Amino acid sequence: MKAASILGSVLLAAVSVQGHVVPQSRDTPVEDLASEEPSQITSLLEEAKAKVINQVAFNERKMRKRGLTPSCTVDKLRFRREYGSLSTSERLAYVNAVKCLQTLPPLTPASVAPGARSRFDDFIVTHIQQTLNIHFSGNFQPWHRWYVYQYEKALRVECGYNGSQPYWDWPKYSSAPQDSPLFNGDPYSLGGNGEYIPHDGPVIVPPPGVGGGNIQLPAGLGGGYVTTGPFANMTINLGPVGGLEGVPAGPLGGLGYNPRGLKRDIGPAMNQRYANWTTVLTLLSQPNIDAFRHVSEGVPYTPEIGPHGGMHYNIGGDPGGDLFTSPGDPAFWVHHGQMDRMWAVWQALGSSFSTTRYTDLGSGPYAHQSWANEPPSPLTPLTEVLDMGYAAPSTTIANVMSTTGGEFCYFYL
Ligand SMILES: *[C@@H]1O[C@H](CO)[C@@H](O)[C@H](O)[C@H]1NC(C)=O
Ligand SMILES: *[C@@H]1O[C@H](CO)[C@@H](O)[C@H](O)[C@H]1NC(C)=O
Ligand SMILES: *[C@@H]1O[C@H](CO)[C@@H](O)[C@H](O)[C@H]1NC(C)=O
Ligand SMILES: [Cu+2]
Repeated sequence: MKAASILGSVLLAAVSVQGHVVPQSRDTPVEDLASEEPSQITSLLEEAKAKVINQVAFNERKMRKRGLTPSCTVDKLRFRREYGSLSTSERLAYVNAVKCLQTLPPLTPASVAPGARSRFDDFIVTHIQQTLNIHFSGNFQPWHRWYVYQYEKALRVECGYNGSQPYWDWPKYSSAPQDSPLFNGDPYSLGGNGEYIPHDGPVIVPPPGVGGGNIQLPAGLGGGYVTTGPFANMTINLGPVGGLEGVPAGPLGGLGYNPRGLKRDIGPAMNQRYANWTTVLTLLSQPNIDAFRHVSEGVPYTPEIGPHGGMHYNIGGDPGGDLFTSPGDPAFWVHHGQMDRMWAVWQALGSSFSTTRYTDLGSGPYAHQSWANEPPSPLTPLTEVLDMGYAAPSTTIANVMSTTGGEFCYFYL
């Protein structure tokens, strides 16, 4: 892997010495494990951003002509940024806001979830309760978009955070995610990796009632408790629910009180295999939402688990390795920030004047109301309600299809 990146820089150097800059076509393979973003991806991101800004400006002019005031304008547009591109004081402000959310009292009644001890926990409860309806179903992307937005809003409104929700640009640190600004354990990180404990990688066990066999994944470089950085010794109150070997389930289906330390298992193996530059380029090049989701979420209960599952298991540990309780690791929110970024960029890359990518929820196996359409269920309509439980207000899918429509006015740098 090291040899490959050295070869990459040698080739780049040769090109610049000769002074010929050859525009790369989308067919040129990208180097999966480079830390630099390949130029094909940079161009797609620039194209998407330009289109979004144009669209917002166009709508603004149109509405003003009719005497209306647009809720999203180019001036108001906020840009979510990559975690490592934030200044250390910006990272610290984000970390402190998350810690603040972990000290505010929960809105979830103890009769619903006695394990919920903070506003941060409110978000975990609603995810645990709905896990089997909000993954591999038509509302997966809209639900998680609204969810991350409401979390960002809670940080801003309830905890005085004035920045945007940052994201984890998966491939950027794939050769050593444990040393990245996100997980290096310094005061500005989201806490370090778990302590190294020799272990096998996790085995994914399908939830009861869902078919398929067990899947052995590669191990990370942690496995034990997080002991460095801002979330060292952080206490997890809820879960785990299930789906991981060797982690006993918590009481009351994960909603009971089950205090224990945060564990992680971050490492390059999962990151390189499931979320490299080729993965991102492939994802952004998909022609329709069914194909996009197939790349993003993979095929349930096969080793092709896609970058969504791949990076969840790259966080791994407890609660990161438990699909239900995974939002209990602060790293969940930067991973899902990137998930939303991929969707938003892909949406913007659709052909001009076409609204398909902002309205079509697909018709494939993941477009239904049940998990991968098992048992068979109707297609998810745009009118479906996105329920946030006690964490935040609910809305409908139609309201969240564009990051510059409805209550939203954000995009990604
Ligand atoms: C936002 O937060 C940062 C970091 O804490 C601070 O430096 C800055 O002054 C704040 N800006 C506003 C407008 O409050
Ligand atoms: C974490 O807990 C251990 C054991 O109780 C303690 O020795 C250590 O100082 C704690 N670390 C932090 C950063 O609080
Ligand atoms: C990059 O990711 C793709 C899946 O998106 C995978 O097939 C490929 O093997 C990965 N590359 C490396 C070097 O692991
Ligand atoms: Cu989820």
